[in-house]
Amino acid sequence: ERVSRKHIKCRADIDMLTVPLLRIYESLIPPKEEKEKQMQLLTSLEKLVVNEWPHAHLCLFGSCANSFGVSNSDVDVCLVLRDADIDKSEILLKLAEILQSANFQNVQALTRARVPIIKLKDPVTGVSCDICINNVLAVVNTKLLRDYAQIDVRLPQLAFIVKHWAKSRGVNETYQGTLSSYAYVLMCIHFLQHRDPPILPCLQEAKIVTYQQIVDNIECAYFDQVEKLKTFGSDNKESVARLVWGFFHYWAYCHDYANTVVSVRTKNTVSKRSKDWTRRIGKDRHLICIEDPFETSHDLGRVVDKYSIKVLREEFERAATILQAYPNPCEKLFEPF
Ligand code: 3AT
Ligand code: MG
Repeated sequence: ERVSRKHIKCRADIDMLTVPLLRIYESLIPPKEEKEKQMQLLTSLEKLVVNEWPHAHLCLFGSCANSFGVSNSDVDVCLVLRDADIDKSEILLKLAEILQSANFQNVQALTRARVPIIKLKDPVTGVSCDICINNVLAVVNTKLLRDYAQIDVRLPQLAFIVKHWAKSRGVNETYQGTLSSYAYVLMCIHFLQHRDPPILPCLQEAKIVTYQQIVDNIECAYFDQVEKLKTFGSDNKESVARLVWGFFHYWAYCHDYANTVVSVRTKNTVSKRSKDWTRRIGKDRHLICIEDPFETSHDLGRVVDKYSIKVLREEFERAATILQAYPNPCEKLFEPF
């Protein structure tokens, strides 16, 4: 049945859905005051940190810095310490103590998590925040996403709509086996790189490298002068509505889950076999494969298990069907699960 739907044509009046979808996109964009509150929080955190560790600094990463942040998102902060062999738990516990004395609320040090963090809430701005240590790769992948977002506005439009859908439908919960926001944005970039004509280039395959850093022994290099690529996607005239439909249709009926890996790093199709992601290794089942652009041994789909893959695929099909067949699909598409 899945194969037979692969060649379904998009409804003739699809472009009519662009106006209501863009209205939703615009309603999700954070107001200017929110950025100001985030910077205010960052400044007060930085003062406390530098007081204790004079050579440290703080970086924003994640959706408050990658331009895929909707209104009221948590702020992700990375504490960068020069010293490479530090005990992260010890530092986090010390920092938690400092933050508590400075009257931050709900301060929690999660030292046993895969990425150890402190969670807190700022009583002054009301902003919630996660702080991690020396997660420089996340700072670099944040920049890559932000750079892609500058090239064609249809990327942030599509990604905001997909993230909003995923949150509404309960499929943006990595601890329940569904995908992270970061994974959804990579899926959107990959989808737009493969339109015909393409809407996005592949920045890591450009002939000229203008940004280069070695982080945790991984070479991160790509073309980051994206202001020169503003017209890259202009030969493609597809509307946002057509792309939203196409995205869900692709993940519902066209993606080859058994054999292929989504990789924004390269324009070529990457096979699961070439990465040895064809079978379960430990907890990693590789049922949907999304390669991290820099940490290429990392499959962002590894959280997905045999139950949640079914939930995900049914949700992709539901979204595709609603967009295809409903007279007013927008409300239904984002209906809470
Ligand atoms: P939200 O708006 O918070 O949902 P986000 O982009 O901030 O979206 P997360 O809070 O899940 O997403 O993650 C924060 C950042 O951490 C995003 C990305 O730079 C990095 N990150 C998240 N998951 C991974 C991962 N599995 N591998 C590498 N980097 C990751
Ligand atoms: Mg976040």
